Amino acid sequence: MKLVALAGGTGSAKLLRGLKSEIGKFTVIANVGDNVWMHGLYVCPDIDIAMYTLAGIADTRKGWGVKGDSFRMLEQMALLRGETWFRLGDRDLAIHLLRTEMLKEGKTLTEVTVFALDALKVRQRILPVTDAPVETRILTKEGDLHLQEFWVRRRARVAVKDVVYKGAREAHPTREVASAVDEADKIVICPGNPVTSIMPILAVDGMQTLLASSKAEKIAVSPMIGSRPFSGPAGKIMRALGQGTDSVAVSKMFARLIDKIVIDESDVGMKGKIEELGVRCLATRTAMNNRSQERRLASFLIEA
Ligand code: FO1
Repeated sequence: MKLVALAGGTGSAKLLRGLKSEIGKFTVIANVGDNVWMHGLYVCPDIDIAMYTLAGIADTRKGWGVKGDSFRMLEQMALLRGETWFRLGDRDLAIHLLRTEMLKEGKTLTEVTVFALDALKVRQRILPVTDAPVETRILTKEGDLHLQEFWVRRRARVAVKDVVYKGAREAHPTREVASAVDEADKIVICPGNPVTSIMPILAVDGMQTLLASSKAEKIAVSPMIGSRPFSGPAGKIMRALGQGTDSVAVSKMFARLIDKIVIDESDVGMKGKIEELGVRCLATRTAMNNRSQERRLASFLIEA
């Protein structure tokens, strides 16, 4: 079975690790909206967390970076009174240096990612949804912030007015993304923050048309349990945008694009409302607190 997973963030990465155990090879289409320039380096958090996770070197406790990393560079940066709010680890730094150098030589983000996956012996493909710049911007009462400034620097403590995906309308999915979607038997929308991890993928011009014309079965996993996400600022942002914060709200966001949605078994009472949207609703345990739960959810999706 040719499986394609739309992914962004920590919840997605856990499911990718489950899928790796259950089917081995698959293709990840990664969010690029949270990519950020930091100290002159291009950092791609959602590509990197997927890559480190599949390479078995992710810091799963923090949910980003390389396990066992040190932060000596940052200590020195603090002495120099440079910016230290975005904590780049010493080992993690290598991919940002290499990526920036290769991009400056004229390589695309897709090519750089293929190169890094090969070096780290990752057998799954990770494709940035686009090679063009897309930035998730959070419009707040205190101005327009990059997602990382909002989430990491300001700790999501600023009132949200709106979210925009800057550059998405001018961007296009890469050729590799188009053929992966076209050839897929199953497309899984991973349990990432719907507004900051999944929508920036779907906002890229042409991406929704590609999905709609693919014959693959499309199935989403809701990241919500009750009216809260597993982690991250999804709830706060969705509330600010006037959306609900439960699996019904997530189903509404994706209804036009998916055949099925998997929700947590404790939310089985929402099934009726979700199926009224024309989406088949399956309930199972969606929390992934250990490897066996990751594998269980992955195998449920493969069978679903
Ligand atoms: N998240 C944090 O909460 N604090 C950090 O200092 C931080 C640094 C960081 C460095 C590299 C990287 O790839 C990710 C990093 N993240 C950090 C995670 C990131 O902010 C988000 O969780 C993702 O963008 C959401 O998918």
